[in-house]
Amino acid sequence: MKDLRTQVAIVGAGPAGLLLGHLLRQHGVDNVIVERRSREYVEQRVRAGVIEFGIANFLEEVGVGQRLRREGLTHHGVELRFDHQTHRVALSDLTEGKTITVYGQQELVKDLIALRLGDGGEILFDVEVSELDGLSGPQAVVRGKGLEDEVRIECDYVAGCDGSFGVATRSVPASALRRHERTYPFSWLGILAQAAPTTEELIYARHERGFALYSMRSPSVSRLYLGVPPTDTLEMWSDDRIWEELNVRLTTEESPKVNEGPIMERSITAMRSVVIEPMRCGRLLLAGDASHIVPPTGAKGMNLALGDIRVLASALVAQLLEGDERLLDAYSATCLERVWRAEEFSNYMTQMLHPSDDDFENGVQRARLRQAVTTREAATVLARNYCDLNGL
Ligand code: RFL
Ligand code: PHB
Repeated sequence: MKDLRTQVAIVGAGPAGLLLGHLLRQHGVDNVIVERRSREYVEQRVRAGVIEFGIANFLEEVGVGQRLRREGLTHHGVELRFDHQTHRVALSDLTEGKTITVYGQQELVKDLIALRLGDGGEILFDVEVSELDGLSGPQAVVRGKGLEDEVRIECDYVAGCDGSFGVATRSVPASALRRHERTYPFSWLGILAQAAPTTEELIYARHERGFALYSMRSPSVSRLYLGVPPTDTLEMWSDDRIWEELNVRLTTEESPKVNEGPIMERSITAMRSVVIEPMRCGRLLLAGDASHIVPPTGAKGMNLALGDIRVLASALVAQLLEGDERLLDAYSATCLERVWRAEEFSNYMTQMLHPSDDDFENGVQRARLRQAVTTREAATVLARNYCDLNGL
C-alpha cells in the first residue's frame, strides 16, 4: 500500500490535470497526479488540434508555450464550404488581429509531462482511482489501484480532471448534481494521415452527403473528419471508401483533390453536449470533460478544459496559501458562464454544418451559413467565438 498526503490530488493526466499540476507547482502548492493509463498511451492519444488565441498566450505566459510557438501552425482564417462554394471567414480581420494555433493535443500533453518530470515532479501512471471519500468532511481521501500497489492519498482538495463518465462525478450523490444533455444523430470518423495538407486553412464543409472537416498537424500530416451515422463502425470504412468520401465532400471546381497517404490513426466519436453542475461539491472540484462535453465542431473542448484550470489554479492558490476561499466559492459560477457560451457556440456550429433528414432544417442551416459569410455582424460573432471564446 502506497500511503500519501498532499494538498491537491489530481485525478487524470489529460490537458486539464497536467496544466493544473504545473500551475500549482509553480506556486508551491503540493499536488499528486494519478492517471489510469500509461505515459505512452496518453502521449499517443490523438484528439483536439485547435488552440484559442488567449489560451495559447496563457500557455506561453506560464512556461508551456515554447514548442507550441515553434511548431504550432498560426492561422488567420477558416473556410466554410457549402452549396459547392468556398467562403473564407477572415478571423484576424474580424477580431483585431487574433489568430488560432493548430497544435495537437497530444503534443501539449507531451510538453506538460516532460516539464513536470524534468524538474523532479512525479505522475502516478497506471493507477486507476476507484473511490473518492470524505468530500464533505475535514479531509478527502482518494483510493486507487496500481499495477503492484494499492494507493491511498489524503488531501485537502480533489481535482476531478478524469474526463467524461469518470470516477469523480460518480462519487457524488446523483441528487447533488444536475446533468443537462443533448445527443446528435451523427458521429465523426476521424483520421490522421501521412499526407501533406492541400489546404493552408481549416475547411468546414456542409455537403448534401454529410459534414467533412479538413485539418492538419504539420506540413506533412493531415487530420480529416467525416460526419457518419451514429451506428457506423470502423469496419464499414475501408481506406478507399474514406478517401473517396472525403474527396466528394471536400472538393469543388476550384479546389484540388485531397492529398492521400497512409492512415496512421482512426476513430469514431459520438457527438454530445453535456453540462454537469455545479462544478464544486465540497472538497471536489470538477474541471474539463469531467464536467462538460461539447461536440467537436467548434473546437472548444480542450480550450474549455484549460480555461477551467486557469480559474481553478488561482482559486486553489488563494485558498491554500492565503486562506481566502472567495475564488473557490465562485469557481463553479465563474466557469459555467463561459461553459454555456461554448455549449451554445458548439451547438450552433454543429447544427449548421451537418445536413439533416428534415428539409425545413436544411433550409435554416443554409440560411445561417449564408448569413455567416455575407453579414459582417454574423461573421464577427463567429470569428470572436472561434478564436477566443475563453477570452471574451
Ligand atoms: P481527458 O483528456 O479525457 O483526460 C482525462 C484523463 O483522466 C484519465 N482517467 C483516470 N485516471 C485515473 N483514474 C481514473 N478513474 C480515471 N478516469 C479517467 C484518463 O485516462 C485521461 O487521461 O480530459 P480533459 O483533461 O478534461 O481534456 C479534455 C479534452 O481532452 C477534450 O475536451 C478535447 O479532446 C475535445 N476535442 C477538441 N477540443 C478542442 O479544444 N479543440 C479541438 O479541435 C477538439 N477536437 C476533441 C476534438 C475531441 C475529440 N474526441 C475524440 C472526443 C476532436 C475529437 C475527435
Ligand atoms: C482537429 O484538428 O483535430 C480539429 C480541428 C477543428 C475542429 C475539431 C478538430 O473543430
